[in-house]
Parts: sequence; structure tokens; C-alpha cells
Amino acid sequence: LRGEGRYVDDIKLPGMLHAAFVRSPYAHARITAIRPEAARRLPGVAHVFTFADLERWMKPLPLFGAIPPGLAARVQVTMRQVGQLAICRDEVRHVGEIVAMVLASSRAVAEDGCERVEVDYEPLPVLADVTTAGEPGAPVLYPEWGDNVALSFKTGFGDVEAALRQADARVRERFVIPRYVGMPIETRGVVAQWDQRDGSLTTWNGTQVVHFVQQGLVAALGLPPSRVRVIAPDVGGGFGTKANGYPEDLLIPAAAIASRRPVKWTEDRREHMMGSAHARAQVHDIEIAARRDGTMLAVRDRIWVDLGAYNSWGIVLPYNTVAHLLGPHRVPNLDVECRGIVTTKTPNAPYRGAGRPETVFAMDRIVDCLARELRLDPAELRRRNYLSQADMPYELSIPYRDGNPLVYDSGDCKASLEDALRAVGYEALRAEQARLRERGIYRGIGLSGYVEGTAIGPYEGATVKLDASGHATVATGACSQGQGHETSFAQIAADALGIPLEWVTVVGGDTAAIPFGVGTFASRSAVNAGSSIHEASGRVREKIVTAAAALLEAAPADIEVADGVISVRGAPGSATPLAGVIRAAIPTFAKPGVASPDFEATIYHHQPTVTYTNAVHVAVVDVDPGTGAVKLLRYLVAHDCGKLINPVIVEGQIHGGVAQGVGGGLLEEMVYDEQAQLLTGTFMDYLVPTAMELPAIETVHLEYPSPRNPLGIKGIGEGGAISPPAAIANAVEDALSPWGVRVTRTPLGPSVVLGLLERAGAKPA
Ligand code: MCN
Repeated sequence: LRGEGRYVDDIKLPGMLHAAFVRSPYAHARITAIRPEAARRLPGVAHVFTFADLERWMKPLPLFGAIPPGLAARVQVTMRQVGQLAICRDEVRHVGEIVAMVLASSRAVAEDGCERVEVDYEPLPVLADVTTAGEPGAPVLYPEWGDNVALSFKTGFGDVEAALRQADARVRERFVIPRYVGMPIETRGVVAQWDQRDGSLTTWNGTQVVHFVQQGLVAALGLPPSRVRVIAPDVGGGFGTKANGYPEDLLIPAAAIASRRPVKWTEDRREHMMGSAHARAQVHDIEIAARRDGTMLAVRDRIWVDLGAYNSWGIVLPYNTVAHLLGPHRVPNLDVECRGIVTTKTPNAPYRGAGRPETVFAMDRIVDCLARELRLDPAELRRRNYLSQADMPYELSIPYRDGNPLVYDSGDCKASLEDALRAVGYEALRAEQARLRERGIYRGIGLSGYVEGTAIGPYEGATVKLDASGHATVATGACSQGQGHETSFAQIAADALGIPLEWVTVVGGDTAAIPFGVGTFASRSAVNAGSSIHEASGRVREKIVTAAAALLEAAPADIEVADGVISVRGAPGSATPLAGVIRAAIPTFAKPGVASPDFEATIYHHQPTVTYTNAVHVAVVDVDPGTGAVKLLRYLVAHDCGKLINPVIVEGQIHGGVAQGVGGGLLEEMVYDEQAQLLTGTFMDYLVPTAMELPAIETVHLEYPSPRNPLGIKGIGEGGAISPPAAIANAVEDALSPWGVRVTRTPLGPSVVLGLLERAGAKPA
């Protein structure tokens, strides 16, 4: 906010070249010729690289989402994955894929160079629609597969057929969750510098996963990890979009080695929209069955996930979707079939929520449809089916995505619901809604609830060390993109060490600071890194106590450490600054057997499985049936993420997540035409919410500690983004209930709302 951040684009190195890319204008085509000569002749252009020029480093990009053994043992998954090449060799599979790279004295010259690279394409059949791409007879993107189904599995429990037969009510609908994407203010960027003297590479990359980028470079370039340093400086938003493996992560370092010059690339917005990972993009054919009193009996869902051109995330998104479908509801019978289909569009990857906003949309929409069918208030229907604290730990008879049993560890979904309803004043809102309707004002109230597996392992590490003044440096593999780790992790360390908060410096996003790490995504850092920091700080505190006991000639059990001062219990005069204890531990004369200034510890916390956060969101909207405009009046979140480390940060996380979810509910969609051409390549066509679209977001905190980590915390980084599309859609349908419209997709822009009314035969005044 003060303009003092240091982002990738702020890094300027002497002799630096600037990169720009030739990107495919076709969704699917064969490359028959590339002629770079005219570009090479342009003054200021230093190099033009195609696949052939960089071939020795062009191994397929790393794949994620392998199927864990515990999952493979219980769910039969058919999966095919293809690693993308950083530069296309002979075929392009989505608009925006990289065909050539130009290095020049400035970005402008590099872009001019790109325009002079001549590429001959022979168009191939495109796959623009996920359901038809999955049909037999569709053109096949990878001929060796025989079809476009990259992933398929069935899972569930109980006997859905029998439950459907016994049900008093059955409701079925197709819901479409469109493509929408992470849109950080800072786009992606990479700078790389090759040091010829010692054969080492340093690269600055606005990534969420420095160690992962390092591993990719190590594999592709054949260097040892100690010779590849990856630094994520300040990062202006990541949202999962920057936790992906990207061609540019490799191409810019490769270009720096090949050219022997530092190289910079900063993604422009157009590149971001077509080249950075997209998200969501699912279709659900869902059915729910219940007794007359609302007791849910069964859910059946057929899911299509549009994976885009490469299935680099494997099981992650499809299985996340399935594992989170039932959420807070007690449903004894489940039958799900999920298929991931490749299309000729930008690859799909996790974005804040990662499969959960999609599944929550399908579930909460069908729950509202069921409420209407049963003539029950949507809040009452949920109340009758939500899990409570008495149900915890609660096991669903399918594994979680990490292969472990899916067992909710703590929480009270019913309490979240009741707190949300109380805080929003639900009864009063309903009364007001009825009054307003008489005056021609269409107010709607929408609910959505989720249970989210957060903080996936397997581990994160932390090194905590004190300097001579007693100040601490905490290095961790987690990398903040705005989550406030610098503050919340400093709190954890300061508490465990017994020093003032301001004495702690947190270093994340640097492979030189800690050799092993996983990164920041999946709302995992508070639990994984936080636990390591807590444990490592505890070890360092023990070392302080041992040294202080020796210095002050007291028993270790009597040593107190608080606010950076050491004292012996019951002896106020003994108070000694921490710096004094450390100084006394530094050997001054060569004498055997005396102290050592070892005040550091490293812990790699292993998190055996996830912790389960839950929340209930309430949206209140006014819909103008004349213009189709939806105005979001109120938005309330009652949530439980275990013990709060920092309530201000937690609220900030929720606010940011809700803003992105509101975008998904009302504004955002990546639209492709039938040729799989991207129609929404600028902010003129792809709308993101601003402060104008957002009410003040109200929050209610519930605190049910997790038994699965020493601090009792659960993740909160994504939750805000999970429920808004569902809550808003439910609110809009509620507002328009006089016309009996059914909302089956987002975003709910004015034309969509008018279309709903028109189809319902409405003739609004
Ligand atoms: N926290 C807390 N008390 C808790 C839980 C968390 O005070 N009980 C604090 C943590 O200490 C941390 C923050 O809340 O400062 C988020 O913690 P956590 O839920 O562990 O999530 P991560 O730090 O792993 O962040 C990842 C998460 C994800 S997956 C996305 S996507 C996302 C998000 O964080 N992207 C963000 N929030 C974002 N916020 C910003 N500003 N920018 C992004 O790119």
C-alpha cells in the first residue's frame, strides 16, 4: 500500500535482456514451419529461441496429482497425464501456448520481434465443449488415448438405488460452473541470472512454491539443488494460480544460460488471461432424495471436469470435488461418477477453493431445489440435516484426497448455521422480504455451507535461529503472497520463544533459507509451517533455558523467559536480557568444554492428514426484474477455523476470498467460442469485482480446536471463496421465486437474470 514492496518486476540487473513470447493464435494446430530470421535481424533483438534451440532442456513440465496409495486401494481411478512442453514442438493445443521466445534490449523490442516470427499452422479439430468432448466419436486430442477422458472414477457408499425408491421427494438438475480464474494484481514474472563462474542459477519468480520450481529446474537443467536458488520476493497475490508449474519458470532460466545474460519476463494481462491456469469449469448432473420431513437419504452426481489441454493436476480437482460434495450434510447414501475431459483450452488448475466452490454450488443449489419441492424453508431443511459437535469425529466412507480416511476432526456445522442465522437476523429478513415484495422490491436470501479439508501435508519445515541480540529469524518453506505470514508466524515464534513480536523476522520464499519445502497453497501454511515454527521455537527456548541456568546458576525448571528477559523464578534481581545469556554462551578463550552459541533449531512438521474447517455463508440481494441487475446488500460468514492465530488476518482472508467468490457469482467467466477462441481476453470483457460491488463483509468466529496439530488450528485461506457463488445463486432464485425461476449457472449478470425471467414466462412491469 505504501509502494515499498519489491516484486519480480522491480528487479533490474545489469545487462538484462527482456523476453516476449510468440503464442499460438489457434486452439489446436500443427506447426509446419517457423521462420525466425526476420525477427533476428531486427535491431535490439539478441536471440530468438524455438523448441529446437532449447531442446536439451525441454523435458515435459512436472506433473502433480499422483494418486496416493490409500486412495488407489479404495477407488479405482483411470488416469492419463501428459507433460506439457515449455515450448511447443510441432503441435499447439490451446490459444496462448508458447511457440517461440524473443530476447531483446527491451520488452517493446521483444514484442516487435515476436511480430516478425513467421509460423505456419495447419488447423486441427478443436474441442470447445466439455460434455461433447467426452462423447464417443469426438475428435481426439491425444490419439494414443483413443478418447478425451483423461481421468475417470466412481465412488460412494450405501445403496443409492434403494434410497431413491424409498424417498418421498427426488429432485434432479444440471448445474454448470463456468471457467473463472485467479486474477492477481501482480501478474506472473520471472527473472533469471546465470553465474558462469560457479555454475549457479538464481531466479526470482512470483511463485507460491519456490521449492517446487527449484525441483523442476534441477530436473530440466541437470544442476544440483544447491546451485539453483529460487526466490519469491513480494508477491502481489497468487490464489493458487501461481502454485502451478509454468513454461516460463523453465524458459527464462534456460534463456539466461543460453544467452549468458540476465533475462526478465513480466506477464502482461492478456498473457495472463490466456496463458496462466484457468479454473472451475465443471458440469454436475445431480439428484437428491429425501423423506417428507426433509431428512436427506441419498445424493447421486455425474460430474464432468473440463481439464483444458493438459491434465497436469491429475486427481486433485476432480477428487477434491467429490470429497467435498456432502460437506455439512448427513447423507447416508452417495453415488458419484466423475470424469475429467481434455479440451483445447487453457489448462485447468487449482484456484482458491480448488474443486470445492464447484461442488458446493451443485450441492447447495440442489438443497434449495429440494427445500422448494418440500415447501420447507431452506434454513430449516439445512438445520434438519447439518452435522453437529455430537457427530464429531465424523467419518464419510470414502477416502480423502490424500488417501487417508475422510474423518472430520472437530467442529459444529449446526452451530455455524445457527450463529449465521442469528447474526444476520434471518427471521426478521424473511418478514421484511414479504413486506418488500408487496412494494415490488424483490429481495432474496441465500445460504451456503461447506466443510473443507485444509492444510494438506505431507510436511513443511522451519528453521528458527537467534542472533547475538536475541532477535530471531524464522525461515520456512511457506511463501506468503499476502496472507500475512510475516505477522502470524512471528506471533507463533514470539510466543514460543518468549521474546517481543518485533524481534522476529520471517523469511519465506527462498530456497537458500531452508533446503526442503512444499509451499503455500491448500490453506496449509498455518498448520504445516505454523506447527514447525512452534516446535522449532520451543527447542530454541530449551537451549536458552539451558544456557541461562548455567549462567545464573539455577535449575532449568526455575528459569523464566518472557519478553526477551530471563529470570530465575522468585528472584526478581536475577533478570538478565536474553542478549546477555547469548553473549555468555559465545566462547571467548580457547577452553575445552564450555558453552556454545547454538540457539537454533530446525523442525520438519509432518501433518498426517487434513483438518476440517466449516462455515455458513449468507447472501442478501435485491434483484431488479426490469433490468436484471443483482445488488448484493449483505454478506455474512460464520466459520470455524479452530484457534485463531490472528483474528484480523483471518477476517482479511475471508474478505478477500468472499470478494473472489462474489466475482464468480456475479461477474466472472472465461468465455470461449465454438472454435475454442478466447473471447474474454481483457478487463473490458472479463469483469472482476471492485469495492463498488461489495458490501461490508460480516464475520462470526467459532473456535473448535483441531486435535490434529499442536496449535489447534485449521486453515482459512480459501474458505471465503467457496460459498459465495452458491449463496448468491440461492439468493437470486429466492428473490425471483414469484416467477419460479431455477438458477443453474453463474455468473448472474443482468442478461442472464433477464433470460431466466423470460424463460419462466415472466412479464415484469
Ligand atoms: N490464520 C490464523 N488462524 C487460523 C488459520 C490461519 O491466523 N486459525 C492465518 C495464518 O497464519 C495465515 C493466514 O491466516 O497468515 C492464512 O493461513 P492458511 O489458511 O494456512 O493459508 P495459507 O497461508 O497456506 O495461504 C494459502 C491460501 C490459499 S490456498 C489461497 S488460494 C489464497 C489465500 O491463502 N491466496 C491468497 N489467501 C490469500 N491471500 C492473499 N492476500 N493473497 C493470496 O494470493
